[in-house]
Amino acid sequence: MPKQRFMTLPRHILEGEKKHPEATGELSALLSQIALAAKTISLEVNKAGLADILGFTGETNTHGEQVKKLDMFAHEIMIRALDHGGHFCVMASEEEEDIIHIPSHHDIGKYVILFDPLDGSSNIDANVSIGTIFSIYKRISPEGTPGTLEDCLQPGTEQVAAGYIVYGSSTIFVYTTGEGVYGFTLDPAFGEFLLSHDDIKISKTCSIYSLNEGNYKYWNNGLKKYIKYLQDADDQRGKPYTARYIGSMVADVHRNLLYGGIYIYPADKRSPTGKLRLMYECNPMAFIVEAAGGRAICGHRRIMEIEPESLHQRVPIYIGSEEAVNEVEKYLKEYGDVDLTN
Ligand code: P6P
Repeated sequence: MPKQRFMTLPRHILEGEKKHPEATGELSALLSQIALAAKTISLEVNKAGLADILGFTGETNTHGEQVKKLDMFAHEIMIRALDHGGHFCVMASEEEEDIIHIPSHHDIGKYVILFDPLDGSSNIDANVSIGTIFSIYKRISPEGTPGTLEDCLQPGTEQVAAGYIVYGSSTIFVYTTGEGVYGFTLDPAFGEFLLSHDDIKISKTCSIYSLNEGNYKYWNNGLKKYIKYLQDADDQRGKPYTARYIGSMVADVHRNLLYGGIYIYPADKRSPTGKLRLMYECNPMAFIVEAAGGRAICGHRRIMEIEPESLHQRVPIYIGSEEAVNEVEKYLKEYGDVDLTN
């Protein structure tokens, strides 16, 4: 990896904002608050096996999924880190059915944040990489008033920033404000995120595909034919594609961002609208991958152009290297795709 200048995350964000005279520095401040939350979550994730925070809380979340203690810990850390800085007017989390209001004794800001506090948490006990995903908008309701559901339900094209933190062999904070994608690795020695991946660009072509092939029998014909093509592919690469699926979207998308690849969670007969959430998984990842030169579609439409209908709505997603997304889009159009109905 090329030697990077000693560039910390706060300094990088501030330098990015200097390019925009109208910037108030507020985006820098709120991204730094998210980084602080990420450091706290990283500490707990890295010792989860030691502390009694493994296993289930016995509760289930708004989607009927068993909640692991670390999910709730990450959810609470994100709220505590972000609800008092005066930057946000409203928040939304995968772990909370409704929007999360800013306590009345705190100032109300002009930004909106939606987040998945700990995606891939079913992997926690197996020490597999997991992650936090966030998406940031400007409010559309009147300044100074409590934020609304409408503030949260904006199309992904309106995002002003998005990012994820992947808790793996190291903790990496990746973000974009639409002008480039930047990765920072946490140096635990002194608790700073240092620039380690400057201006990430995803390869236009790739040899990696990521999806749960155990769902093969539920797939539509377009996807079945596409995956068969990848397995038979013997073109200039001289070999088929490689299958890599971690079962943790943040980890799979991060690897594909760096190595090239396509991540797929399709609509299928069992999940007619897919599994991944539009507002705090698909939209932020789409913003990041497109800013890195890739594509993100739901099958027949750009993910970020979908008009949201509800906070936790699911959409199919095909995201990654441009050539691979173009190819799967052709197969879905030609051979059928269950989500073409919507
Ligand atoms: P499956 C984790 O639960 C998640 O939301 C993504 O992070 C991951 O890619 C996917 O679901 C895994 O789902 O059905 O393949 O186990």
